[in-house]
Amino acid sequence: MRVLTYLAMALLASATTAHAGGGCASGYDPVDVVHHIFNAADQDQDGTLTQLEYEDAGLQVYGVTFEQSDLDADGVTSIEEYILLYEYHHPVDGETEV
Ligand SMILES: [Ca+2]
Ligand SMILES: [Ca+2]
Repeated sequence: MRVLTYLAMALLASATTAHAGGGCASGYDPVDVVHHIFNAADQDQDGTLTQLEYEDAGLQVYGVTFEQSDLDADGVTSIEEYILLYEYHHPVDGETEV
């Protein structure tokens, strides 16, 4: 849980600051951070998150339930779905939600 909390904070920080150009000048590539969070939650490392993995990792604390994250409703959340979700919730205009 601690690791995920740290990654979440890094993710939020990079979402507000590291959106200029390629993003390799400093800090994280936001998509890279999403990958880290996803992989940390993916207990069996099969590249998808089941509802159990999703909720066990506490990903719903970011305000998105497992059902919402499973965009094609096939019962698992893939990394592609999770990145899409991230981009949806972190638009490039830098608007910060509370
Ligand atoms: Ca898995
Ligand atoms: Ca899915």
